Amino acid sequence: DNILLKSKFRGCLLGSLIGDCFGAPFEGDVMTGGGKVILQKYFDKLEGANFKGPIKQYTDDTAMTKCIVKSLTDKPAVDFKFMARLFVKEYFSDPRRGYGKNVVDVFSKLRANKFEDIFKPAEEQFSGMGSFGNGGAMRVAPLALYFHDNYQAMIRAVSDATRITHTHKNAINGAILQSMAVQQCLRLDPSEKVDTHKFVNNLIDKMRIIEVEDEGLDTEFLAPYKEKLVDVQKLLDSANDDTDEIVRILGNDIFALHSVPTAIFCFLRAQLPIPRITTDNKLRRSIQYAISLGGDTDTIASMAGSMAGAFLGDDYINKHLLRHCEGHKEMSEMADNLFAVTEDV
Ligand code: 8NA
Ligand code: MG
Ligand code: MG
Ligand code: MG
Repeated sequence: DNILLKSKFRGCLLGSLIGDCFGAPFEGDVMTGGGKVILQKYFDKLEGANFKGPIKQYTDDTAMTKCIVKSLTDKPAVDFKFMARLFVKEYFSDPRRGYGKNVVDVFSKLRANKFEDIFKPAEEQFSGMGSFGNGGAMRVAPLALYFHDNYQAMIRAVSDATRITHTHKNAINGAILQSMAVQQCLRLDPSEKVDTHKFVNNLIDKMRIIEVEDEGLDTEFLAPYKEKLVDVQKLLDSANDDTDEIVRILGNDIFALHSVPTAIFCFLRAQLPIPRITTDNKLRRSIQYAISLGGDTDTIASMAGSMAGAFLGDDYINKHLLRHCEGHKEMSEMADNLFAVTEDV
């Protein structure tokens, strides 16, 4: 019903914000056993009613996610040129958010070319190969929400929203996979257990179409996301909790291929208790677990958080924890605004 869906919109965008804000201080870290103890204490403190720590700042992940929400609420017909303008305007008014270097070059070119061809600057990057970073995937949750009822329209919109900065197939397909995962989470009942096997199988079936059939390939050999999802399934089945092994198999870096499947794994693994993570809250567990893998912690935690929030809704978010995130009130309002325009789609 509508009340649940509205709460899932908020949960998704707030989960994404929390993952970014709390993950950012650990970006690039290699997590040891000691690091995981520190992480547990960090979250316990932030959940305390009287803890007055400094506000955690969000990074590029949230800045760009907010641009996509704003582009949808201001121009619900989805105007990608407007979206590109919002990205560029946001970057130049607030550049110190940890953007990747390639993306900054794209913003400068877009501005210099007066947004004449919004896909050309990104196409030219890396000698024409395009970026395969996770910067497309990290911002697409609002499109999964907006197109929650229209799978094909979501795929097209996610692809175009990504191509403004990232044109490598792995960046685009990673963003598509992230949006599929969020959309599946919206359809889950928060009072029921997630069938993680079915969740992954659904993603495998969908990625097979995107990676193999849409490409006209007669082989699944060049289906890297499908392969990663099979790895996710195996790791979930084996109940393997060895961080080094998980990172070796799935990755935890700034490439979309080495972070989107990892975020999906974190969300699904967090449906059950995890050693050294003491909490009953599955949203916190998803985010804390993602950070505990190290590497691109803000982005992986943000993507996992958007899934957990889309599954559970905002009632499951610890309000003390949320208070420590920069801009949480605005993000909550933006979720409601997005929900309001979505009803008319
Ligand atoms: P991006 O498009 O600049 O890609 C990130 C980086 O990946 C690039 O700077 C390159 O080093 C590398 N890369 C991407 N495509 C190619 C290619 N075709 N050939 C060679 N190298 C390539 O940035 P983005 O928007 O994808 O952002 C990715 C991440 O950067 C996000 O997680 C974001 O938070 C940010 N970030 C990450 C770190 C970190 O150390 N993990 C630090 C600061 C910022
Ligand atoms: Mg970031
Ligand atoms: Mg298709
Ligand atoms: Mg990052």
